[in-house]
Amino acid sequence: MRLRSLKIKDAKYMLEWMHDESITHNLHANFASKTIDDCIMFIQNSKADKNNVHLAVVDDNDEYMGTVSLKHIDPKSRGAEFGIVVRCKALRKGFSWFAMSNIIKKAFCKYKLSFVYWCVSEDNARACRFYNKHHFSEMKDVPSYALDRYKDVPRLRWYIVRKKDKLNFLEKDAVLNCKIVKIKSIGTENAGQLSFFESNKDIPFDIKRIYYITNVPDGTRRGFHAHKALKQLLFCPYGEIMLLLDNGKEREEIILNDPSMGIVIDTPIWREMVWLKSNSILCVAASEYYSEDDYLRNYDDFIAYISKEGK
Ligand code: T46
Repeated sequence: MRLRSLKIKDAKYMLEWMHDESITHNLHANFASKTIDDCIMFIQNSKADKNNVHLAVVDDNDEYMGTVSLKHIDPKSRGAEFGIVVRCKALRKGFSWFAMSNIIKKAFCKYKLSFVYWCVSEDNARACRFYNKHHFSEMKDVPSYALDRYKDVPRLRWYIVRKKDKLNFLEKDAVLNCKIVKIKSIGTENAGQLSFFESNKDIPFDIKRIYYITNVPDGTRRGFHAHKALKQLLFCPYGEIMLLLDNGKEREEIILNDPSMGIVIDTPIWREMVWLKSNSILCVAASEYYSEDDYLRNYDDFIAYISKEGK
C-alpha cells in the first residue's frame, strides 16, 4: 500500500464510498447527492489547492482505497486538520492506519507543520477506540477557527498530535542498529486483531525457538546482557514494556506497546527491559536454540567482545 496524488481513475471508487451509508453515517458533510462529475472536479481541483493536501491511499495494484487529507493548513499556527475516509472494502485491512500515520509524518517532515488535529463524534466508538489505542492525546484548547467549522455538530471529541510527541510511528524506523518492523495485523470487527510474521519474509532469519515472559510485576527490570550471534524479534502483544538498547557507544529506549510492532536485534547489543505495566507480555522469536554460551552477561565482557570483533 502507498499514498499518491489523486487520479481521475479514482473518481468511481470515491463515489462508491460517498453513496455507502455505512461509511458516510459518521461524517459531518452530506455526500449522498454527489455525482461522478463532483468527484472528478474534486480530484482536478486538489492539484492546485494550496490550503489542503488530499492524497489517495492505494493497494499494491494502485486501486484507490480512500482519501486522506490535511485540511485548512494554517501557515501562521502551522496546524492542519486531519481527515480520512476509506471504502468499505478497505476497512480492517490496515489502510486507515497506514494512511493516517504516513500523512501525519508528511505533515511534519514535508509540509513542516507543528501539529495536526481532528475531531470525531463521541458516538463513533470504533474511531475513538482506534485513536485511544494509538495514544493520541485529546485536544483541550481547540482553536476557535476549528470550533467554528463544527459549530452545529454536537458531542465532538478533539484529538491532536504534535511534532514533538513521542509516538512510536513518528520515530525513525530503527533504534540504534535495530530495525523496527511492522507486524502484519488483521482486525475483525468486535472480535479483536490477529498479527503474524513469517521467517525470512517479514524477519531476516529462520525461527528455531519462541519464548515469552509473563507474570512480571511493573517496575521490574530484566535482561542486562547481549548476545554474540543470536538474532531475535522482540514484541509485546499485551501491555507496555520499555526496551533499552546499548551498542557500547550510545543508549536508546523504545516503548513496546503495540502488538503490530517488533524490534529485530541481530547484532551484539546490550539490552534491558523495564515492565511499565504489570503482566505485560514480552514475546521473542529467536534464530537459534537456547545456548548459555551465546550470552554476554557482564557489561565489561560485552564491551571487550564488540571491541575485539569490531562490531
Ligand atoms: C533476551 C531477552 C529479551 C532457557 O532455559 N531457555 C531459553 O530459551 C531462555 C530464553 C532462557 N532460559 C533460561 C536462562 C535463565 O536461567 O531462563 C532463565 C531466565 O533467562 P534470562 O535471565 O536470560 O531472562 P531475561 O528476561 O533477562 O532475557 C531473556 C532472554 O534470555 C534473552 O535472550 O534477549 O529475554
